[in-house]
Amino acid sequence: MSVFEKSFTRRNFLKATTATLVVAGSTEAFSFGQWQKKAEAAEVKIVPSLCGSCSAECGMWVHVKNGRVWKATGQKDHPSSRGKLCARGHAALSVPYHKDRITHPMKRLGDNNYVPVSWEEAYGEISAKLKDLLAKYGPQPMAYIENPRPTGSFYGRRLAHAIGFPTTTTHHSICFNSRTAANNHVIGPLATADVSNAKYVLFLGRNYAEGLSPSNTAALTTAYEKGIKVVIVDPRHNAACILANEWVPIRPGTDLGLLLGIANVLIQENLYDKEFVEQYSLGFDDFRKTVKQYTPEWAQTVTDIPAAKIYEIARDLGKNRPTACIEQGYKAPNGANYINGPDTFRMMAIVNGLLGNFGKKGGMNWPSGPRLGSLDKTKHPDPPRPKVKRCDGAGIKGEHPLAAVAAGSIPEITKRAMEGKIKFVLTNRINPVRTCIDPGYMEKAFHKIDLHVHCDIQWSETARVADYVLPETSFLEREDLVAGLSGGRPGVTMRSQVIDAIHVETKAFDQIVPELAEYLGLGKYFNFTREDVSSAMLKPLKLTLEDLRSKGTVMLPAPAAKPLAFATPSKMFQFSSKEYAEHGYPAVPVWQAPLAKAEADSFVLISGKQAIMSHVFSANHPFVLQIAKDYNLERIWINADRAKRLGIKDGDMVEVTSPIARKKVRAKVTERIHPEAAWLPLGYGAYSPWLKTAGGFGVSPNDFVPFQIEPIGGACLFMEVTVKIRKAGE
Ligand SMILES: Nc1nc2c(c(=O)[nH]1)N[C@H]1C(S)=C(S)[C@@H](COP(=O)(O)OP(=O)(O)OC[C@H]3O[C@@H](n4cnc5c(=O)[nH]c(N)nc54)[C@H](O)[C@@H]3O)O[C@H]1N2
Ligand SMILES: Nc1nc2c(c(=O)[nH]1)N[C@H]1C(S)=C(S)[C@@H](COP(=O)(O)OP(=O)(O)OC[C@H]3O[C@@H](n4cnc5c(=O)[nH]c(N)nc54)[C@H](O)[C@@H]3O)O[C@H]1N2
Ligand code: SF4
Ligand SMILES: [Mo]
Repeated sequence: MSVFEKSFTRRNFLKATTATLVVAGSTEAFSFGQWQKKAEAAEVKIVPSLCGSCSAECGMWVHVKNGRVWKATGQKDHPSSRGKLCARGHAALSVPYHKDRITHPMKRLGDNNYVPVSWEEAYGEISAKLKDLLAKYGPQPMAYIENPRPTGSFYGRRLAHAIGFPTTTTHHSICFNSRTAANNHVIGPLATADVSNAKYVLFLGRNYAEGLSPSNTAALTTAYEKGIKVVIVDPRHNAACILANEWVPIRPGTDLGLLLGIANVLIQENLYDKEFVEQYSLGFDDFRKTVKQYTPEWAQTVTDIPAAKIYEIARDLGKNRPTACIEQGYKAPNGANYINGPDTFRMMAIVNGLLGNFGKKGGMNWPSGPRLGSLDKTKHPDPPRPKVKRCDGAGIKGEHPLAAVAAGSIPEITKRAMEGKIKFVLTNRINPVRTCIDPGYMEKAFHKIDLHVHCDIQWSETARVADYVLPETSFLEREDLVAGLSGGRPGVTMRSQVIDAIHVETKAFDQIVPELAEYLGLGKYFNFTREDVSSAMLKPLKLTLEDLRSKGTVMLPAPAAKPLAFATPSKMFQFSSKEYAEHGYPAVPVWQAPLAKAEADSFVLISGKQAIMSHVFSANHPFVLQIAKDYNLERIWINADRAKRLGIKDGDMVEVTSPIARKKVRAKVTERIHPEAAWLPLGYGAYSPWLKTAGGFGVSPNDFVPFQIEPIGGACLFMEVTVKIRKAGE
């Protein structure tokens, strides 16, 4: 038994004994029936909060009875929930009470061996080590890595700058970084598809029924009910296909070919918006010349989609413009999956441009956010802007010059850690060891960081490799900073504290950071409270913190329509990019094949979301995990014909082998997947020994993918791997 387990067993025992004594010592003795009646009749307190299970952060009303979270309902005004919560949101209500919570600051002694320490010890030791590292190496080789939420980003980035390093990164680099790197050079900030007002929508690797928020699913349902034509291109018949007119299977990683073929038809057949091209764009002639070679007949050879279908899609888009659009999605196939992700996205934006749908109802629109205030800088000066270079190469010439600087690159930090070049990392609310590719590589690299501090609520795989683990209060046990809401209408919302902290030694991040800063001699940058920041944010909106504490979400009037403008380097819509050319990439998008190619005996391994799981976080939540177990949701999808040839039947245990792993999992044999692809859900395969609920169920796609980085966006290449599958021996 490790020191960790010993100390915990003893603590839990003490806690349990105290609780028993309190009940036994109560003067109020009554029967079970009376107790039940009293419990049922207890007053219900309803508190506005935000779901903590995924980045949609839906507004929820949490019902508290007898001091315990009882249930939750979706806030109607909040644009992500629109009155509903998904299964993951309901399941996350068990988080505060979960037995796998981290309850004390922990210090690593060795593999799977941690001891609880006091906050003073943790702060004292972390700050002493950090000061040593700063004296030896300066602040350059240091990074803050987060799954960004308002409080974490505000306090984490401020701490980074106060220490003196600029590298703050987010999970966007393992989500949609390649898309951003492309976007900035075609249209500027991301625009979103107005699905429920279009006449024709093409979904490319986007799944509103599983990679979901309630509002996305509602938009697709509305489109379905209104008879809007929705075509879904995906190697897999994903769950959203039941709300679509058509599923078009595609060979993994080849959407770029499809888009080049579509653009070819739109231009050859004069179906594009000439006025838009003339008035708003540059580089069209170069693009037109380049795209001439990419006929639908050519595209068929790379995508495995019949040329006739490509003509049909292009003509349908052209005929319905500008109320036709491509819903581009997050990552598959353009964000962080395939080597050609950036140009796949440039082409999605370009086809939308050819349709002239930017700024139009039923087309692509930019969300508008609220104008929030900030702290008075004369009283609360910002830390100076760090002067050293970033340590992940984002935005740096010769490294990843076009990568989105705000998101940075977690894979690049990992690679440099492997080379012994990263000295300090603070990870918060993110589990890159499990959610990035090649966990063996990730672990080894993270162990090479001289000081790795991790903040979490449960024993994730990343917590398990950190030198110090700092336990946060869960989302229902704390108030967070005001959050701005962007969309058709701007708004503001806030997570209020619903219940008292269950574990007295846990602290909110906005308490942890200022306390650590004090030990580092940087307390002057945190001479305010969280309430001060929230109030300052709300001031221009003439709202108070109390308003938001009672209402949860406040929506603001839609801003007046603005003239169409593109925030690109040239301020024009860019068919061609000077910046791409300057850094050695093709100025206009050209075909680039994916790295992974299925052969007669192999499959490209693709992956994605399931409706009841948030990444790898919710697999540890008992209600949804039980559903996954009951319905065997951990299975690997294999095409029926290929399975037959391999002698694999539905439900068989199969062995999946990639260049880095060999693992067993059950097979789902189905017509619903392209023969060259195999699909695994992200979510299972937890292997931290202290994620006791999720542990031992399923495998993760990331176990099979060797560590590789997409050069333009600095993203992981999640789907550039082939695997062999055979029936497992008994
Ligand atoms: N239930 C649930 N919802 C979530 C999340 C979650 O974890 N769980 N996470 C949230 C987050 S962070 C995100 S980014 C979104 C993601 O939302 P989505 O991007 O919609 O979801 P994914 O499942 O990652 O990918 C969508 C589809 O891409 C397909 N795909 C794979 N390769 C290709 C390809 O080469 N071409 C095409 N056309 N398709 C391909 C996959 O089969 C999959 O069905 O979901 C958000 N909502
Ligand atoms: N193969 C494959 N890999 C993928 C994907 C895929 O489709 N396929 N999807 C990718 C995508 S789109 C994304 S966005 C990333 C997501 O990658 P991550 O952001 O790493 O995923 P999560 O599971 O959301 O991790 C959240 C972490 O925060 C912790 N946490 C939860 N609540 C709190 C809290 O209140 N405070 C603190 N401090 N910690 C908390 C959880 O315990 C968990 O460790 O994964 C990517 N990885
Ligand atoms: S989509 Fe579901 S998990 Fe995500 S915030 Fe909303 S309710 Fe929570
Ligand atoms: Mo994501």
